[in-house]
Amino acid sequence: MSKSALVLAMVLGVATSGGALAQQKMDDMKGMDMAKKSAAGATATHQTKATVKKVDAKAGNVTLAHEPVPSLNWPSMTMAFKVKEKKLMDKFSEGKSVEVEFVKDGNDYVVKSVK
Ligand SMILES: [Cu+2]
Repeated sequence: MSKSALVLAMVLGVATSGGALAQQKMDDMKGMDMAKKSAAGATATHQTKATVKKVDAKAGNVTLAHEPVPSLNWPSMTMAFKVKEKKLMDKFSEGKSVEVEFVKDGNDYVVKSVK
């Protein structure tokens, strides 16, 4: 083997093993993403106190000015929640103070109980 061929072989060897290492790292990261996704997919119930700002029974949602929600890292804010059950919807009226339990469902936050 000539000297230049040897050098070429070494360079190729380094490039190949480096590539394999990078691929291994990518696979590890994919694995972490999957684990994160399934943990977030678990249905957790969140609670907060809120003042009812708006009730839209037809659209099936209510706008609430809610207090901070530590389990979601939320500050206090005013936002819409979905209400799927009519008997829950009937418990909301504008200006009323409520305590709600809700879950994340896709991009929606769905009220599960009202006190
Ligand atoms: Cu909010």
